[in-house]
Amino acid sequence: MINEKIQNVLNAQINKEFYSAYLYLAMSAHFDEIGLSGFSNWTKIQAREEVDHGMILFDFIIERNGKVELSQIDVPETSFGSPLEIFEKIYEHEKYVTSSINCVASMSDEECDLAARNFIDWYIAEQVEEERNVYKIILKLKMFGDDKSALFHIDKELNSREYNLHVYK
Ligand code: OFO
Repeated sequence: MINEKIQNVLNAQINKEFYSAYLYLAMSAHFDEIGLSGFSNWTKIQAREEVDHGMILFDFIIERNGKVELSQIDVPETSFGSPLEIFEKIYEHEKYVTSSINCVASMSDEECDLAARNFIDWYIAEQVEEERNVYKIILKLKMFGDDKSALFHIDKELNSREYNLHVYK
């Protein structure tokens, strides 16, 4: 069984994960519109991973005999700046998600819900990886982003990202 406090914070996290998927999809559409299909691919795959993150939370609440409560997903922005500005925005967004996940972890500790605490470790590790991946792209864009042929190569590299179903391990 799951207590109401933990249930509420996990339901709120589902909403944040689905909002993240919306935000990445909006970015993907934008990149496609401006002809950066590799950037579009990368953000679209990220959106699919965010849906997986939401679904893992969804399944966990049910597994704990809790109640899934879905709430309205905010509309993401639709006008964007340069690829570097977009990736800086992504980095800020992921740092916000990390702090939200950390709050779930500390609340699980406070409530002595060790199952939730153990579960959320997967997200903590995932956030380290996500922040690192985004940061590496920012570094490349800062170094080469003004050069059109370098941007072309970064786009090509991001086009090679493949989707792998994210499952809780
Ligand atoms: Fe981008 O992160 Fe989900 O959790």
